[in-house]
Amino acid sequence: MKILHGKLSPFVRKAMICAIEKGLENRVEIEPAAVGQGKINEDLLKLNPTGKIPTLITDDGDAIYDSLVICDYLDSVVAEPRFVPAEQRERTRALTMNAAADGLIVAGVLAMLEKGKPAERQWPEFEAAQWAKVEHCIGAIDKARAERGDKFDIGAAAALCALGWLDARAQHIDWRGRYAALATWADAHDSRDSVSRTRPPKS
Ligand SMILES: N[C@@H](CCC(=O)N[C@@H](CS)C(=O)NCC(=O)O)C(=O)O
Repeated sequence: MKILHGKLSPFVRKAMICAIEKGLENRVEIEPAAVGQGKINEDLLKLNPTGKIPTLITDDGDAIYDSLVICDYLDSVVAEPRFVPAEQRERTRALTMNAAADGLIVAGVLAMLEKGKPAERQWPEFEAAQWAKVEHCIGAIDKARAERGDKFDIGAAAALCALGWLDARAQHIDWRGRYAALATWADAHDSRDSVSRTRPPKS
């Protein structure tokens, strides 16, 4: 298998945490792929119409995309430990936590892009609405963390990737100051092999 990769991408990080947790890391070749807002990567677009990473090329040559789909696929390559829970109730909870984490990143990226525009083109209400979503997603992640305890699966991994993204890219949010139990939870996972080895480089 081969993964189209970027060291700064929290979605790639989630897929790599899954590969490491499942002992599949050595079977996944890493191929850096150039992506960025306003850039077109024609080679990537031929494999993934969304032009995003992570994209996984399976040993059969199929291209699969979206970090959730990749994690689900890796669960089919090696059954245990399951990363996307099989039991319906836990599965729904884990996937909802994953959705809140992914939603946090999407809203945060939109807010940062808006903020980065020249002043005359900025739409302050749009930016504020995105930060409001970020706030609600942090709250939802904290609630899921409290309800789900120590389970480590796609929900927890996605949450750690999203919070790591905030730490790296949006320090002004200061979620640690307002969600102490969530910060303790995140820090407790920091030394976990899959989490520490996928930490993004300081940019
Ligand atoms: N829903 C996708 C999101 C992936 C995504 O947004 N990746 C970003 C990098 S963090 C990307 O490739 N952006 C390039 C672009 O949008 O053109 C997933 O979970 O894999």
